[in-house]
Amino acid sequence: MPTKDKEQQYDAAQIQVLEGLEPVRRRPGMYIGSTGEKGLHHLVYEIVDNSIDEALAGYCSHIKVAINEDNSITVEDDGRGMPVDEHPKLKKPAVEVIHTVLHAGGKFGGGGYKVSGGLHGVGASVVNALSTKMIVEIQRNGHIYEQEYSRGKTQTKLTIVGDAKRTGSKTTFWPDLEIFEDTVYDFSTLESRLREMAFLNKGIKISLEDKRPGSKKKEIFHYEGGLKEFVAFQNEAKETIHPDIIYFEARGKEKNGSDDMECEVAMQYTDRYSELILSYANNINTTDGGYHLIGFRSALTRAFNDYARKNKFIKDTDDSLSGDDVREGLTAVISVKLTNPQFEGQTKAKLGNSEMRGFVESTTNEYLTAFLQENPNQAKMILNKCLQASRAREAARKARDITRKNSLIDGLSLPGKLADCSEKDPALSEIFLVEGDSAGGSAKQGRDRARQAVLPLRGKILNVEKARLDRILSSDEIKNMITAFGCGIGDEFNIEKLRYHKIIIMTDADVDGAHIRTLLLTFFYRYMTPLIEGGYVYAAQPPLFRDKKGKDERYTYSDKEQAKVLAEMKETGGKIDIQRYKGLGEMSFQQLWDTTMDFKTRTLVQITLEDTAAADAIFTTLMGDKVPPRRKFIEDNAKYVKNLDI
Ligand code: 28G
Repeated sequence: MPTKDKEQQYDAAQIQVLEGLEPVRRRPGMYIGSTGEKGLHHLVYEIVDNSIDEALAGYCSHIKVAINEDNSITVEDDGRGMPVDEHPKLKKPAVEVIHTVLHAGGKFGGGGYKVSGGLHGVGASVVNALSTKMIVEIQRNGHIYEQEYSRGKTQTKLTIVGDAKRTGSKTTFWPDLEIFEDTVYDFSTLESRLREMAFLNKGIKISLEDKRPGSKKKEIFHYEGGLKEFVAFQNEAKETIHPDIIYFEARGKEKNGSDDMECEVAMQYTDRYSELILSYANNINTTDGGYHLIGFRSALTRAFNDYARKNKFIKDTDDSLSGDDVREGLTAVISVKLTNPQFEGQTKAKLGNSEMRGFVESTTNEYLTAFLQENPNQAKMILNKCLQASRAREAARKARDITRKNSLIDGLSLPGKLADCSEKDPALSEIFLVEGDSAGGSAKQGRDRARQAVLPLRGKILNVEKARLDRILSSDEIKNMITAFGCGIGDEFNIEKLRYHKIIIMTDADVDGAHIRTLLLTFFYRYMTPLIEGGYVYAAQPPLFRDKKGKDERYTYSDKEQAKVLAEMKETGGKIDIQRYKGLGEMSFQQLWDTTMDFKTRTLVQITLEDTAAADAIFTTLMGDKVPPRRKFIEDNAKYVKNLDI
């Protein structure tokens, strides 16, 4: 962790010189992940991270981010201002080195600090390399300094342009259209990351302003309660089962005595059946977990079991509560900070520092035990929920055993309603989940029997957000899907057994259809997560209209497209026959094939969900009980909903 005395150790010589910025322009993906929307927004996080570091060092309290009228970005902080002293070897101001040399900043040279950090942590020079223009303004030593760069190269000398009354840094950059597919920023994408940053770094005020005409708005994120407020935010649309958010933080030293570590945890139980545990290391969302999460989970199981036995919630002869039992309905955020984080795995989203396990485990165990002792009423509320979960799990195990036995008796028997395909290679096979028996019938007739299977679903499927596994397993529609897919459910889910690499949801283009699609996605997300993560789930796009004029017959898939086609057809005169499809059932099998199922002409929307916190919010709010948050959510998050195609 940064300490103020480290500041003295810093001088320009500490900045290590590695290489120029050509490699960044040649292979941008290596540095920012992608050149799509994600990479574009990543540029902002890289710059903001530098301000956050300055704040964590104790010198900055307010960070301002603005999307300017022309989609350029300005980030400003009230820190010490980037150093302007001359680099002894390069004979250039430190700020220039920071912006024109890759890996500058002392990150790899030792001695310097880097606590915050984007996924790739390569900073301002990478942003410069990928921008047509970048202007840096520093207030320091009573002066205002300014320097301009372009595509990684220096454009102007560092110049004093005025007097300064305060200190701080300000950067404006224009992302390069030669590099990025698109350079239009999305307010809500920046909003959720910056809000998350404010939760993770309590006390820092982060503002976000959209200055573009037509979309002017401003948000301020400032949370003195840190993770406690993060958990309250996540639970806003849920019923909680005890009043207080359990919260603690601790510092520790590693074995070598020099490196500090920090751990901050907040948690609260809800009446839900799913768990939401978000883990972070140095502000990076460790979606694949790691040692901090392992430590937290073991402490949770141990502390609850110890308390439950001591206070006779479970008898000496009873089984202990399982990890799943003590996590059911739990919303928790765990954030650790350490000097040398090791990020492992393919996506670098797993914390590999094993010393974090014991540290988080003992901290959690200590504080949780104390909380339970001091709050017997809340302890009772939570333990009752865990015990219910345990009993339900036992019932689910029995239900699953029966399903398993049945399938053993009639040898992997597929559901009677499924019209399977003849292809055996999952990579070449797909399954259509079709709303209603009549559309199911057309789909069965119209399909390519070799590669397309059809499973009709009757009416609304169960809302899994409001049911436990034992009840879910008793639903016929769900049982049919489980057997058809072939890969089990929940903990036992095995993606390698998946029988179709495309699972295509085909529902009517109306409100009911959208609802059924949401119910299916909720089920997949909660119980077959790898299906969504692996991008195996798609939504079919049935047409909304058919326009016919003589031999000219066209299908349209949106109101906008419909207007366009109609305008075109009207130009040449004559009678146009317009048919509006209210449901799949109104189409003949031939039409269904032509418009929605034919490999050559159809469009499929792939369902992807990258952000666990956002996804949880989507399903909680859309499928939960509270109406006002649902309405507000849909208003606020029109974009996520659009992406999800709910
Ligand atoms: C406006 C855009 C984003 C920043 C600072 C302040 C210092 C600094 C930044 O030093 C070198 C290398 C590692 C510590 C440090 C100022 C010490 C004394 C700074 C920013 C030194 C860079 N005086 N503020 N960099 N590090 N804000 N905002 O980038 O060891 S970057």
